[in-house]
Amino acid sequence: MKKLSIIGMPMDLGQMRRGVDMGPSAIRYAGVNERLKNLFDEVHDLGDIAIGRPEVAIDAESNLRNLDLVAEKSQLLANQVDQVVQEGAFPLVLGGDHSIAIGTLAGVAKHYKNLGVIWYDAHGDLNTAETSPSGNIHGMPLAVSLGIGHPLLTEVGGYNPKIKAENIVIIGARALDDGEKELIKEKGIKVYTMHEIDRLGMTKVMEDTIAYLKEKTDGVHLSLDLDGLDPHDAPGVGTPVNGGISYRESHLAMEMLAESGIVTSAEFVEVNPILDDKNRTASVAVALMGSLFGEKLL
Ligand code: B3U
Ligand code: MN
Ligand code: MN
Repeated sequence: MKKLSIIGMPMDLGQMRRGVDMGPSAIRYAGVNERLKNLFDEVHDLGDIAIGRPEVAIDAESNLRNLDLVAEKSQLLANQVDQVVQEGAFPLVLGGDHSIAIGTLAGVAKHYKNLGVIWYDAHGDLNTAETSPSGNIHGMPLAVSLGIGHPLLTEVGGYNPKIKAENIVIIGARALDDGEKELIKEKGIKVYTMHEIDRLGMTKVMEDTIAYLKEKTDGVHLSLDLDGLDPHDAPGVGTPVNGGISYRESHLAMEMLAESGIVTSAEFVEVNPILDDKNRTASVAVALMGSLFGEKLL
């Protein structure tokens, strides 16, 4: 029995641009439930995690924007995701900015010995308070999940670390900060930048990614930041970076993941309908979900 549980995480506290809290609504409006309902035996939309309208607060000591709030709300998401996995359903989380991955991974990773992670993103999200140019936590969740970062964040879920560096594949990177580049080298994290995608083609990138993760991991989480795509195809994101992955390459990547059967949880993040062009980015997210969950062209 194939079950999907959809969880909305309308949190915009990991960065400065308001509007990404409306991501889950925009993705639902773009028809996520209808699109996926025929691809599973059961689809349950569990609604949104309650975020409320908290006051923005910068932690004086660490300089991290909304540190306490992000930690607190991430724990709520972790609990919900944990429960979904326990029930044997596939958790699909709708963001929210990318800081939500702290909670998603905290809920998922405890169920696997070697959880793999595909980080589909223009950015590395490997900053710490020390290396971050912005103090924005959405630039940190992958580091946090490796156990690197403020203890309030790394301890979400009550265990740490969530994942191992050798089980990560970053795809689409083209805006890495210096500290992130150092961490990638130090930890030996596998990265396909836009250079490799152009040079090898998405087919080879995904074949290699799937083979690499299949060998090492017992489950794979897909964390898809819509800014991994080119801004022409996904304009409604807070930090667009030119020269990104195309709509077609992204569908191919999702179709190959569907064929491989390796993905066990997923999140789609950084959809900001305020910055979007007629909800196009949310629609792209939903279309990619269709491919990820096995929709066929013929
Ligand atoms: N690396 C920069 C910018 C950034 C990270 N993630 C997004 N933007 N979406 C930072 O602020 O850490
Ligand atoms: Mn990101
Ligand atoms: Mn990004």
